[in-house]
Amino acid sequence: MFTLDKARQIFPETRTADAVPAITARFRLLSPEDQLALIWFAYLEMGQTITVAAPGAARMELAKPTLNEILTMSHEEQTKVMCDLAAKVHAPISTRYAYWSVNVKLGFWYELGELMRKGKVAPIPSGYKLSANASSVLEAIKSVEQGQQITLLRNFVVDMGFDPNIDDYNVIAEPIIAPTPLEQRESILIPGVLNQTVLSYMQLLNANDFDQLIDLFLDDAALQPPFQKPIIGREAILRFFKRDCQNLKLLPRGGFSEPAEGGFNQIKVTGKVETPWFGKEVGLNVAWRFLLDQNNKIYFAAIDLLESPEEVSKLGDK
Ligand code: 45D
Repeated sequence: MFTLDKARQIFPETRTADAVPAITARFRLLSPEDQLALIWFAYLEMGQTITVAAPGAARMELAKPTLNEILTMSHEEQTKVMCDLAAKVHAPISTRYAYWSVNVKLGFWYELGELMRKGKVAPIPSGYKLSANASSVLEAIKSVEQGQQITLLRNFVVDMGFDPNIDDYNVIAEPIIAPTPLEQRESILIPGVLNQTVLSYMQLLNANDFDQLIDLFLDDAALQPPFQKPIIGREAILRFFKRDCQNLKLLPRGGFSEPAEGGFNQIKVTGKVETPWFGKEVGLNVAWRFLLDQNNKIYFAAIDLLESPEEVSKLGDK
């Protein structure tokens, strides 16, 4: 029978974007000042080709009091707040920050970036010179494809703040929007995949219909997002969907299915995912690896960021 560890190893030929964890590890070794400046330069560079969609009001509501507090500070104090976040030191704003969901954190930094541009929040000094290591990490970021670049930035932002092992229940997130009405949902066709559970998964996630989506999973199922440990159990998975997965657009391109032991089935799908932050401007190349039981319920699903767009079309020869 399948254990979680064994399930994680299905479709071992899947080539994931190893550059992301490799660059993240090098980034973590940099000083907080270098980290902030590097992100600033990377963000400016990216801004030449893609634009971040301004976050909605609901999301900004949660970060607003903190942003207002930062606006009242001197430039020196503002720089300290940002360095404390990067250094994960135990300070009031660093602690508050750690309780925010990914999207609230990204919205907070989006707004700080705007304020830095306008000079209302201490900018990175124009003559700031990155250390040799930081320059080389910046070059590495520039050399990977856009989907990997935004994944890196997202990871850097998620990593910041003072994190005293926060209980998942206490995370502060924006409100949940209503699912897309049935008649407005787009149907999904995946060449090579007829399995109704997989098709429904894509459709329900695209429709933000998380309460229906979770019914496709077994009680002890696990969901593994890119570069993360699996999230285990229906309850935790549902919380994750509602908190972090609103308004994603899954665009599967193809897939195939194989019988696995014990009457299970393993199905691999590849395609693109668009995030609400960048819309159509950035399609992340991903693979979904599903393991379904005899009743077509999901026991395990992994989402991997792929090494290159070529990996999306590599299905025929497996
Ligand atoms: O430090 O099937 C400044 C799951 C200054 C669910 C700055 C999924 C310095 C199941 C520049 C201002 C979710 C797993 C900082 C599928 C400084 C499922 C600001 C996958 C920080 C498919 C920086 C979904 C800023 C996926 C503002 C793969 C940076 C989703 C902003 C991927 C960066 C989403 C942003 C990604 C990054 C989103 C907005 C990668 C967003 C990335």
